[in-house]
Amino acid sequence: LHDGPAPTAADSGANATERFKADKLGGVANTPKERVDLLAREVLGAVHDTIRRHKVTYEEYNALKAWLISVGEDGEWPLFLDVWVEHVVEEVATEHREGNKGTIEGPYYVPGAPERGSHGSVPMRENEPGTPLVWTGRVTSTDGSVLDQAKVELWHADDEGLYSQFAPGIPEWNLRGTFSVDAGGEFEIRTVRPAPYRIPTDGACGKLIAAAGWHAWRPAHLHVKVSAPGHELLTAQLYFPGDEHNDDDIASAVKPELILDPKPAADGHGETVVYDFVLDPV
Ligand code: MBD
Ligand code: FE
Repeated sequence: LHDGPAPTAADSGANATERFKADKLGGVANTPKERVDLLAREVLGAVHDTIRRHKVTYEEYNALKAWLISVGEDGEWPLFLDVWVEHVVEEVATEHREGNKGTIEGPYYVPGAPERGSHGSVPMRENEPGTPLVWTGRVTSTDGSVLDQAKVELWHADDEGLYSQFAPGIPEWNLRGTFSVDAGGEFEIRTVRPAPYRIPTDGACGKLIAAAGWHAWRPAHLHVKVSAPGHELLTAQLYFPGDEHNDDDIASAVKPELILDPKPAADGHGETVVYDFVLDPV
């Protein structure tokens, strides 16, 4: 399917950087001086401690400087931060919740995906590769009431682990859709199973991974944002049982509550899965 240009870290990074600027910067208020002072001093102090404890050399310091410069040049700050930092921000932000577990958003969400009703297919190519997946579910509040105004936004990689709008040659909204729910709070979404995602090896994040001897994989996952009036927005990812990286996701974003239990479809074609959401009132 991809006979156009090969995906590169720099293209994907530039797209993720533009996406971040367009969607998130408007909502960033000035952080109070006391808070900046506290946090910046503490982070820098941790860096200083590491340098002293391990007697970091000028060679290592300059290697770090060169690497940090390349993170920006490759547009990989969104990728770096979402892979190695966001999971703790998410943990702190959602620890009060009684409803569904969430996890990190990652760098590849795009708002405004095509609306597909409560029972429909995500936009996909003719002969989209991958195992067909029919996912049914229901959205309720923590008190058990049905949330019939809920929306489920779904986005995920294709069968080659590539995301539309971040890798070249894929239709704009491929495998990205916005679903509503019916009067019973229920939805049915048709898509295909995504492939595991590998961090680009040709950019700064890939160089860190190689230099440290880590692996570059995230397990296969479906991204969702589930919203309803008067409720906290749930950002989550759903995983597949048996994926070899469920236990060592490079982005540390897997939680046991987020692993699906798909079954072979009754018609012998693909899989079906049931997964419901419970949202916390604001
Ligand atoms: C992804 O697809 C992703 O979900 C995260 C969190 C980081 C990098 C790529
Ligand atoms: Fe992802």
